[in-house]
Formats: sequence, structure tokens, C-alpha cells
Amino acid sequence: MSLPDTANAITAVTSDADTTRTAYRTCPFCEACCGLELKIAGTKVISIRGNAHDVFSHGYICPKGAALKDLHEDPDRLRTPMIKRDGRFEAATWDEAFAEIEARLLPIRKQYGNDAVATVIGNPGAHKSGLLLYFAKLARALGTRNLYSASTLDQMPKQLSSGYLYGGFYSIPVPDIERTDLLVVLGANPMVSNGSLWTVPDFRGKAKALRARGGKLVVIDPRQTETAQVADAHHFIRPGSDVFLLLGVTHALFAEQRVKPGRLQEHLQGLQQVEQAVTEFSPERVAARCGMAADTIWQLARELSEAPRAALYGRIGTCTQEFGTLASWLVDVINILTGNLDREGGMLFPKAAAFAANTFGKPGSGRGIITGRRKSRVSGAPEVLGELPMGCLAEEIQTPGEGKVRALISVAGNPVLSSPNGARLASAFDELDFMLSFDIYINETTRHADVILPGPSPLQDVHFDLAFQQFAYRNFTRISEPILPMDEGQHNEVQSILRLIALLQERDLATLDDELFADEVRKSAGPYADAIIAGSAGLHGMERYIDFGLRTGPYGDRYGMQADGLNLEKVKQAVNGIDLGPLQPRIPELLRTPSGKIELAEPVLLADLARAAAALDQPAPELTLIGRRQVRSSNSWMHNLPILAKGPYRCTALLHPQDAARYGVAAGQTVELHNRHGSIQVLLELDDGMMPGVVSVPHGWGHDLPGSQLQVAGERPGVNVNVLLDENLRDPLSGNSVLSGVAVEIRPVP
Ligand SMILES: Nc1nc2c(c(=O)[nH]1)N[C@H]1C(S)=C(S)[C@@H](COP(=O)(O)OP(=O)(O)OC[C@H]3O[C@@H](n4cnc5c(=O)[nH]c(N)nc54)[C@H](O)[C@@H]3O)O[C@H]1N2
Ligand SMILES: Nc1nc2c(c(=O)[nH]1)N[C@H]1C(S)=C(S)[C@@H](COP(=O)(O)OP(=O)(O)OC[C@H]3O[C@@H](n4cnc5c(=O)[nH]c(N)nc54)[C@H](O)[C@@H]3O)O[C@H]1N2
Ligand code: SF4
Ligand SMILES: [Mo]
Repeated sequence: MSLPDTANAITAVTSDADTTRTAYRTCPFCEACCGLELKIAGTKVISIRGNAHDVFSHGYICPKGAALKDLHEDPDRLRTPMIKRDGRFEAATWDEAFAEIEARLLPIRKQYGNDAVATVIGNPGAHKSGLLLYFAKLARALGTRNLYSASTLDQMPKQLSSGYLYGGFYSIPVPDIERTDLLVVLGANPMVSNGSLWTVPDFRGKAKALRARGGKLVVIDPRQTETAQVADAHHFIRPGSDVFLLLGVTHALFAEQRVKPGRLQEHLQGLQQVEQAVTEFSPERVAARCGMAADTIWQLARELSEAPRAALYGRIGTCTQEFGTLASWLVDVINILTGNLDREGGMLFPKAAAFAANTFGKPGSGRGIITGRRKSRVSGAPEVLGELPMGCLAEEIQTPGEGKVRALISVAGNPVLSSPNGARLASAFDELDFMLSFDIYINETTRHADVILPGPSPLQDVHFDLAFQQFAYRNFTRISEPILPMDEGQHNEVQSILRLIALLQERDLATLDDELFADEVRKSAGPYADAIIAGSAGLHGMERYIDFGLRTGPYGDRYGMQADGLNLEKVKQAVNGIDLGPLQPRIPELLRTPSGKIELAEPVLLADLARAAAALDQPAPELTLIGRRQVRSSNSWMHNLPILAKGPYRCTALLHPQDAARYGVAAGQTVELHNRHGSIQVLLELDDGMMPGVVSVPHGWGHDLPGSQLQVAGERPGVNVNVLLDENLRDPLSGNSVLSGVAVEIRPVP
């Protein structure tokens, strides 16, 4: 990380200082949800900085936050719908775009059925509340089984393991960083990512405060990351072996009688089965596979059990691997066994103000989760959370037969760069009869579309963090109102989705939103539904749902029954956000398992341990590939913003000098990384912070594909590392792709 945190606030001079106004909004670029303060003159953004008075982020901003200005002004950002005619995109009116959709998409559904239309939604979907909420309605209207998303390139293993343990896919605990004594970070780099499944702005400041009060930060990662550099200790781990490390730690806890779940003891089920399941995985047995000393594993177990309060946090490095669900499960098991789950200073469950999935339903027990209600047509991969694995999408398009995918709706996603084997996806997209993209760029994915419907700039849209308030280090809420007016004739994504639903279901667009809202309220609010619908009069679109979510949420005004509770108006007034206090213990209230207990020993997980045991003695590849997130990127899509694109070339491979000598490659050279899936040529940098035997290349690059219209990104395109990944390699339980730890070979390019 090269820049100090606030150095990037843009400051420009305005001749019209008198007309400058101040506006506030949440940064939409990562999970940290920083509160920003913008100076606006007319319709021009003058400056963006962290809002020092924000109750949640306290003025923090990273370089991406300031880039909102560049996004808003980016000439490549689409302002009107695009229709492809004779292979070229032409600007079109909204009416023309919808006429094209009607003429081309509807007949496909009619002839081949609902499943012939697939959808895929990407990461920015979670950062635009209108997209996230209304996409769910679109998916329902389509009635297709072919739903795909970036979740199976990301966090599905954690959602699944949480589902098994606590009965809810969104019941995910986060570190109580402000009160813990020991934070162990496994397969995450929050100094760069700013946290994930953990909304934690200014990780750097919080880590510093932790250490200043005598706490300890430990990082376990195949690279000495930016987070490792601010930690007390860093241990290398061989990519893909977290499950074995965690089994070793669990074994050690039982072996040394360190299992002390404390208050949770009475809420646990399956402790003995876990003990039995880990007997064969002693630290000595797993150490070589992990590339760690057995002593380090014993020591880690001791530290976690002896620290007054400790938090073991695992993230994407632990998910994007063959045993992702097992690893995600064991992280929680260890927190539970050491008495650190659901206690102050340990791992706690947030309680969000609205849309808090972990508050829905009757407290204390429930139906638990169900997966595999259907299987993918070609590979038979089970559905999880209503979705099929991203890795299956290409084959569903390319395999003939009943149920073949013939049309695709992509929403804020760039799977050609973000998914394994994007080249296959690209050729699959070419085989589609019709593709519609909701996106703001013509990029590596949307160049395949027949119609593109752009949304407005985030500054022109209302936003509320449906997803990330549910993973916050402290309970808080905040809404972002539009700061700038919409361009003339522009539609926001809610309007576009509603219009598409109206087309699909032959419904009246004028009343559709009201009807959808009423349906939703009737489903969830039973006898209060009519009063709520009446109480929502005058509101529409996202604001109506946000008001409903807030008022019926855990801090809500319950439509007047709780006078001091929250509603839309109150949250709007609080431009600095509303602090809802530190996280609190929530078990047993949080549980939704059939037993009303934490179900530690789900049979599916125990059975999967046999697969892990069989893999334990597999020989290690000589060289494995890992990724690397970078402060000035967000997956594939921020490389077109000048303020972020400048600076040193970033799409490089990092390798330990010892390995470089071994393979006869040198710093500054272009090397070839290859395996049986593909090959890339990439500039090499040497880094003695790399684990020997591991090479790191960032993802999301490769902006040199024909047909994209990304002027700035195209100047330094980088290479797409995902050509080295196998779309068929997945964690079979969650369907999550394996993105890390695959074998590669390296050689100099002559
Ligand atoms: N090798 C490797 N691959 C990875 C990962 C890894 O660690 N290693 N990480 C994976 C992870 S965690 C994720 S989440 C995925 C991300 O995968 P994707 O979500 O597919 O990738 P993004 O680059 O985030 O795609 C963003 C898309 O959204 C569009 N967009 C941006 N803002 C808006 C908007 O306001 N409205 C609309 N409609 N569109 C918008 C952009 O133009 C772009 O097309 O990548 C995965 N791929
Ligand atoms: N600046 C920036 N911020 C981002 C993003 C971005 O692209 N850029 N992307 C956003 C998204 S979509 C997500 S999901 C989050 C992800 O947030 P994080 O999970 O914090 O993501 P990474 O920085 O990729 O950290 C993963 C770490 O795992 C390590 N690792 C790789 N393989 C293994 C393994 O097998 N075991 C272990 N223990 N470690 C391993 C990597 O070296 C890396 O340090 O970040 C979000 N924030
Ligand atoms: S840390 Fe994330 S939310 Fe905060 S300014 Fe940076 S990109 Fe935006
Ligand atoms: Mo992600």
C-alpha cells in the first residue's frame, strides 16, 4: 500500500466558491462502507474526503473512495442504453432498448421455457441497493433455475457453514476488534481489502489500537501481506491447506483439554463427534501438508485458548479452495471450542437496522437450511442458496439438450475476467441467442451483449447497505441520498428492472412496484400488512423498502408503536450515520437450527472430512498460484479510472528470490506461467515476503480483448490470471470455485 490514507482526497479549485455545497454518502466501492463528505458546485464534484464526523468510519477513506469523481466523469461510462447492430454498439433510447428485449428475449422464453434464460450477478450488485433488492424480484419473475453469481467465486463456503452451524446463511460472526486481545487473520488481507464479510473501515487504525492496548495480531498467509507487515507474527501456510491447519488446531485443543466453550456449552450439539472426527489430524500429521512446523500449530491452539479474548477470522483465502466449506466451518468450531464465539472481544453476530436476515423468523430455533433442492443439468452440482456454481455456467450454455441456456442476463458482473476459464465463458456467450447486460461499461463481458442498460452514477442514486450493515464491526445505519440529479432521460436500475419484469409478466408498469411491495409486506407482516402499506403512502422504489425495513427492524419505530425507533426520515436526517452500539452476544436468540442448538457436527461436513483425509498425503506441487488484491483495484472494474490507474504497473507476478534462482528467471523479466489449462505472460517481481513455492498474480486484469471500450484500462491491460484456473475445480459442498493454490509452472520467455 503506497499512499497514506487521506492523501488522495481530491481538491480542486472552484471559481464559484459561493455555490459550493456539502453532501454526504457511503462509498460504494468496498465492504468498508466509509462515510464520505463531498463538496459539490452545481453538478460538479469538487472534492471528496472521508467524513470526519461519521459515527462509523470517522473520516477514513482509501484511494478508491476519491475515485467516485472519476467514475462519475468517466467518458466511457454508459449514459444511454446500447444496442448491438451488425456487431457494433449503437446508442439507443430506452424505448428502443426495451423493444429489442421484447422482440428477442421473450420468444426464447416462450419457446424453450424459463430455464433457457440464465442470470448472473456480480459484486457491485451488493453495493447498489436498488440492484440487489430488485434483482431478487427479477430472478423470481424469470422463474429460472439458472441463477449464478460471484458468491460462488467468493463467500459461499462461509454462508454454507454458517447455515449448518446456526441455521441461517447470513448468520456470520465478525471479530470484535475493538475489544479483543488476540486477532488471528487467516487468508485475508484487510489492510488492502478493507475487510470482507466484515465491514471494518480503517483496519490499519484498529489494528494499531489493538496492539497499543497490548493485544496481538497474528497473520497466517502464503505471502507476507500488508496485514502481516503490521502484525506481531506472521506464519506461512501452503495454499489450500487451511483445512489441515484448522483440524490440527482443533485436535490440539482436545488433546490438551483446552476445550472450554463456556456459556455456549449448553447451546452446543455434536461436540463429541467433532472430537472423534479430529483424532487422526494431529499437528504432527498435518504439519508438512501445511508447510508449517507442528510446534507452530500447537502454539496457535494454546494462544487461542489462553488469550483472555480471541478472534480467529478467516476470509477469501479460506473459501476459494477445494475444502472451503470445511475450512470455514472449522474457523467457527475453533472460536466456539475456545469460548470466543458470541462473547465480547471474540466473534460476535451483528444486528443490522434493516434487512437483517439473522433477525428474521422466530428466535431460538427454526428450519435450518436446505441445499440441493435441484441440481445443475450438466454436472449435477447442487443448488446452494438458490444458486448454481459460476463454474457451471459455460457448460450450461454449451451443452445441447433440453434445458440448455440460450439467453443470459448479466447484472454488474464481469465473469469473463473474474471467473475461472473466462475464455470458455466468452465463447459460450457468443453462442447465446440473446444477452442483456445491466452494466455501466462495454467491457470484456458486456461486449458480448445484444443490449446494455446502464444505471446512473452512484452519486445520482439512493443507496442503503442492505448487505454490509449485516457484517459491521459495530452496529450502525446510514442512508445515501442522491447528490446529483439524474441525467435527462436516464433510468435508474430499479426502473429498468421493473420495466423488464412488466414485460416478462405482462403486467402494468404503472402499478407494478406498488403490487410487488404489497405482496412482500403481506408475506412478512401478516395482520399488520394493511397498516404498513397505508403507512408507506407517498414512498416508492427503494426508499419504501428501506423505510419498511427500518421500521420493522430490530431498532424500528414499528410504525409508531416505538416512538423513539428508527424510520427512513430519521436515518436521512443523520448524515453522519447512526451508531447502534457495540455488538452484543446473541446466542441462543440468533439460532434457527431445528435443534435450537449450534449444530457442530453436521453429517455432510463430517462426511467431507474423508475427502480431506484422502488428500492429506497428496504430494505438493512444486509451485502453486495465489492471487493478490491491490488497493487501487476492485476486482476487474476500476482500472478505467485515471486516478487509480496511474502509478507503477501492478499486474505482476511475485516470486521468492530462491525460486527465481531455481527456475532461472529474474526480476523485471517477462515470464510464462502455465499449466494444462492455459498460459500467461507476466512481468516478474521478486519478493522475499513470498512463501517459497508460491507465486502471486492479481486477478481482474486482461483488458486487451477486442470490442471493449475502456480507454484508460486498455492502455495498461495486464493479463487475466484466471486462464490458469479450471472451471470444473470446485468445493463440492458449496460449489465455490477453487481460485487459489493451483499448480503452475514457470519459465522465462525468451
Ligand atoms: N483469481 C481470482 N479470481 C477472482 C477472485 C480472486 O480472489 N482471485 N475473487 C473473486 C471475487 S471475491 C469476486 S466478488 C469476483 C468479482 O467478480 P465480478 O463481480 O464478475 O467482477 P467485478 O470486476 O466486480 O465486475 C463488476 C462489473 O460491474 C459493473 N458495474 C460497476 N458498477 C456498476 C453499477 O453501478 N451498475 C451496474 N449495472 N454495473 C456496474 C462493472 O462495469 C463490471 O462489469 O471475482 C472473483 N474472481
Ligand atoms: N482494494 C481492493 N479491495 C477489495 C477488493 C479488491 O479487488 N481490491 N475486492 C473485494 C472483494 S470482492 C472481496 S471478496 C474482498 C476479499 O477480502 P480478503 O479476503 O481480505 O481478500 P484478499 O486481499 O484477497 O486476501 C486473501 C488472502 O489470502 C491469501 N491466500 C491465498 N490462498 C490462501 C490459502 O490457501 N490459505 C490462506 N490462509 N491464505 C491464502 C492471499 O495471499 C491473501 O493475502 O475484498 C474486497 N475488497
Ligand atoms: S475503504 Fe472501501 S469504502 Fe472506504 S473509501 Fe476505500 S473503497 Fe471506499
Ligand atoms: Mo468478492
